[in-house]
Amino acid sequence: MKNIICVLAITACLLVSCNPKKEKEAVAPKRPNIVFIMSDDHAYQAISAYDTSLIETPNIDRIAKMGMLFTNASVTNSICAPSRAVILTGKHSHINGKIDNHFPFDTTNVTFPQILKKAGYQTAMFGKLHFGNNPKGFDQFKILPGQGAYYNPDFITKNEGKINVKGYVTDIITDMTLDWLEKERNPEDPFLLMYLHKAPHRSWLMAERHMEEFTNRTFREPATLFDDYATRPAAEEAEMSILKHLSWTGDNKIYPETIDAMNEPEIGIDKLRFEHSVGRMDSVQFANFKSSYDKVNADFKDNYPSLSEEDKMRWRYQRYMQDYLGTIKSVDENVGRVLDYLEENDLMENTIIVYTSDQGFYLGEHGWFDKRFVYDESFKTPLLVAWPQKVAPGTTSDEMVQNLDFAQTFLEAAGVEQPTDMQGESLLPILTGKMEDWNREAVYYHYYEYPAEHMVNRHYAIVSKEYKLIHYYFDQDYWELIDRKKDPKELKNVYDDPAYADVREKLHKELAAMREKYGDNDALDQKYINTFMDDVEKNGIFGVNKKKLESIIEKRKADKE
Ligand code: SGN
Ligand code: CA
Repeated sequence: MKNIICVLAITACLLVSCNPKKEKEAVAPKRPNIVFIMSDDHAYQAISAYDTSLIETPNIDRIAKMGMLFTNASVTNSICAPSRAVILTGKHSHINGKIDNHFPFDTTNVTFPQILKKAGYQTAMFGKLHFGNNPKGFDQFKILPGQGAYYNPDFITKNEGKINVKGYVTDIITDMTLDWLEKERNPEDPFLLMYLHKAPHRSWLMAERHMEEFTNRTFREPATLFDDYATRPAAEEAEMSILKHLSWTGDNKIYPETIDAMNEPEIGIDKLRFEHSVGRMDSVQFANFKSSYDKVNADFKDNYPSLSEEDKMRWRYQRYMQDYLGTIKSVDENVGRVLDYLEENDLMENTIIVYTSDQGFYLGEHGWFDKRFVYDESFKTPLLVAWPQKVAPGTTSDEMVQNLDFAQTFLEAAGVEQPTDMQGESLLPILTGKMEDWNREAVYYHYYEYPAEHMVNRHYAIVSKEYKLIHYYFDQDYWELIDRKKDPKELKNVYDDPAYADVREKLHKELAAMREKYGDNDALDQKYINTFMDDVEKNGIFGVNKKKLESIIEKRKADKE
């Protein structure tokens, strides 16, 4: 009897009081890890959990199967560095100051990783940041300088300075991520891991192993490939047409010597673009590239010049899709590697896994590539969130959530207080099915970078599930109203249609209230125009039609006088 009591006592002691770690867990549940996966320019049309018509992404889809797929997630400003600044600060661009890709991020902003680190999280970032400076609040980082390169990329690292790594960027960023998880992470504490791909950003250079498959594929065309932009003058002015604005060498991978040999004055050679991307390959990589792209070049030389205008557009669309989607194939494979690691190491259950993009992208809709507009394909962004312990598997939400909401979501999940000046909302009520705590009817959007590459006018908008009311204010000045239910392809501006007079009035009021709520206004818009234009007038700007720029500068001068 004595012996039995003794054994029981020892067992109880082992189970509870003699195991301080267990005791701690019994008191406070373990804080979740956060794996934030973001790619650059990944359109939701190119994720099979959303749309199976272009590509299969079985690994990214695993996140939706384990958790929640958001069908109405959007960004507040559809461009790279500003989106990242919104994500990190939980504040709109006009408040955090990173309104465009032009000026560096103001590092006096407080970011959620800094707060999590203070609260005891381990923090690491690998891949693309694009801030013009290094991230604060990270125990470890290895980031690409600026846009970074697809082949044999350089990295800026926290501990080793600048390094060069041989290989393909998507594989390398994943290797670094897995290395950190395996060798640097302290398994006792929760972690925040930001795993940020460069792909599928322009100029869409895929891994060698996918070139043969993707250069032989043909993809479906979008319904609006031949949009005429009637009723939308800002869309008409934009320079992001697949037919007119892609680069032959950099984007379409036509060799400078192919173009030389053709002697077609309309087909320009841009040797620098070719050198900057393909030119970084070593001889083996280049031989592999050529073995797939020689046939593309032969087809171009033999057939392209005699095609009709429409078929030229079609040809370039196929070329664009082959390369763009090819880069996504390796993103998907590599996301699979990270998910496998989490599974194999018992890290899945209490880890919040997010897959998103810094914004959406046009895959031929409106005849475009690139982003920037508040029209759906670039305003919306993919968002898949898994957290097996809390989020029911295979669920979908059509709530209007934004990249503005991530910071507060993560802070709440970590049990850390949310700074009162953050402007988003935690998504936990949606993720955990407590919809009585969620109440948002519409979101605010504001894009700034103009005049700049692709020439998308500055605009702000209110977006509800039914409508978009958009104000283009520099240098064009007019309003657009889109009826999202009746016109989901967003081809018709009904702002002046008398049938919409009531809707228009209501939305104007709501937009004014929203600008007030978020602290945005005409004076701020003007301030941002002035800082930008003063700099452009002094230092010039890349990728802008000189004549157009001069006319904007002249007009601005005249307006001032
Ligand atoms: C580069 C691209 C543009 C792209 C911007 C911003 N041109 O300048 O097409 O819009 O980046 O992209 S390229 O010929 O240099 O590739 S962002 O995702 O970083 O905002
Ligand atoms: Ca981007």
